[in-house]
Amino acid sequence: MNKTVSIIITLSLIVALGIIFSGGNSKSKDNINITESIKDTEIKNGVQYVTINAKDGYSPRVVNAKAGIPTKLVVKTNGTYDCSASLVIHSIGYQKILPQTGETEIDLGIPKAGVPFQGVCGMGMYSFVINFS
Ligand SMILES: [Cu+2]
Repeated sequence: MNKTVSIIITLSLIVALGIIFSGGNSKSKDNINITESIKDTEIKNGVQYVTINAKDGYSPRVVNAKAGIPTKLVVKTNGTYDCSASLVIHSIGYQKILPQTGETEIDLGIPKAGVPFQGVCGMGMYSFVINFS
């Protein structure tokens, strides 16, 4: 009987340790972000779409896109209650409070090579940049 109890305790300790280690593994999360950043631009019917997620900051923070084609920025919010929902793009005079959840399309025109677009939150603490080449 005592043996069974100690086996159960040992097993539950192993499970608990496993949960702690897998929960604290932030490195794999970074890897996922890198993979996603490859798909941040998409060309559909001659229009380039650049997607940025806004929640507790912007992700990805740097996007490399093609210059010389009509481009739209799609900003996705998903339960965004922080100030990254308050988006400012100075170079095109854009300033808007995004919906807490949704997709906002912003026309960037036809970007020129070497002229990046920078977006910042209303307080200037979060930012992202789209490079065109
Ligand atoms: Cu902010």
